[in-house]
Amino acid sequence: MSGCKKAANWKSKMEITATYLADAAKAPVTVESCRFHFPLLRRQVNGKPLVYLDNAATSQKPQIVIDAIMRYYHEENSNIHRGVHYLSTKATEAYEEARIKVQNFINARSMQEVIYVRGTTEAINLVAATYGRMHVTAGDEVVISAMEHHSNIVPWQLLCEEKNAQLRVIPMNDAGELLLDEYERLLSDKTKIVAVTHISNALGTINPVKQMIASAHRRGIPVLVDGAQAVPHIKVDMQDLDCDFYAFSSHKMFGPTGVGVLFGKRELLEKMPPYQGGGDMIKSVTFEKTIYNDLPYRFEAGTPNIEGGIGLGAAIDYMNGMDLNAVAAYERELLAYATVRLKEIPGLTIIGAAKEKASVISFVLDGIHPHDIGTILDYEGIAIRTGHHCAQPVMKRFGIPATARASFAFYNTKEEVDVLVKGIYKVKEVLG
Ligand code: C6P
Repeated sequence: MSGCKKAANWKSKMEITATYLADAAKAPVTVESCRFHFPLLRRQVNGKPLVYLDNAATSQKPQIVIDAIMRYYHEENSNIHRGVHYLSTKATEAYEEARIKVQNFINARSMQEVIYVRGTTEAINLVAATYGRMHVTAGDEVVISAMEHHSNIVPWQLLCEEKNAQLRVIPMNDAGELLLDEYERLLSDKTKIVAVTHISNALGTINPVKQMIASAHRRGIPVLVDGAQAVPHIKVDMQDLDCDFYAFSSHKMFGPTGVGVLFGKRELLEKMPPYQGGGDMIKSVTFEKTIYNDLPYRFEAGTPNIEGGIGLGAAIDYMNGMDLNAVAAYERELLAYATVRLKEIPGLTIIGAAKEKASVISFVLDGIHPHDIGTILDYEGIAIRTGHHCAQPVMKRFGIPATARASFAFYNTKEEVDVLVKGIYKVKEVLG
């Protein structure tokens, strides 16, 4: 009985999706209408309405994404690129259609440049282990920045250790902005690749990556951009940026976890050795020799995260239903409002004051550990992240062990900022 009830419930959710698509086609999207599409935002936590401000860690998922995954398992589940039977063909079509959606969304030249991976972390490891191993030798240098996530530090460190190469770091100022003159000075004949984040997860800084890519290219140096925090907030265009590699995760852009994308320029990918060996990445195998598959499958060994790819496609459909410039403008407004309100709180210091900033606010409170801030806010139903945010060098640069971080998406509201502010006063009252 309960199974039947669930199926009926699912059908009604499918109807919600259809309504969403119809609405999206004709009506301007408002914050309220967006919130309606995210079922989890309607729940309570600790007896209070949830205020979800941990979007930089992972975003919530709209019903259209949940439905796409459920539909796949209800109607199409099968392995892809392998079977000639109906289900396999359907699943393959859905997975490959999603790849085309990604290609169009990021304006890549071809679908061969869109490689499915587990997420940003795997994308960067793939490039370090293939392009990096091929091009970096003893005495060479890899340039990264002082505000990188560990995912864009450790793979390059591993490579430099293996090759006896040097990791060079672009410094930043007290506002959390990269020192571009220093960057220019770091680039040399020894530099074999630059790897830099588009938006810092710990500070919110939006880096001028287009300009940085052009500088590197003037010296013939390729650039990898970590786009994990950028894709959910700003329109990214591979041809306009002219980056060589771009990495991002589906789960931060309203899609499912366990899937992400490595964009790579075709001419570079074609010359790179495979990352992993196994099924699907080959054309033919004998004990003497393996002929590798064409792009992008050459880098996609084994059965992939099929429902993840399909769910990512649905997330892109959702984002395509919005005006991304309007979303970015709304998030800027939310950031400005939250910054003013938080600065009014005595003893609160915001870490990261770049002129170009995404909707991420890291802060510390005098005499109160960030973990305690997070715990007390949780009692109030407010979800933020506390800790080093997998960016320990950023914490070291600012001389702090950790921060509390509120990160906003387009479905957050000024009223939620007010609840956060009230919550922080409560923290001060209890622990101050
Ligand atoms: N940052 C955060 O709370 P994965 O885990 O592979 O999806 O993404 C890694 C990653 C890489 N680069 C940046 C800039 C990131 O922000 C992240 C993930 C999350 O800030 C989890 S640590």
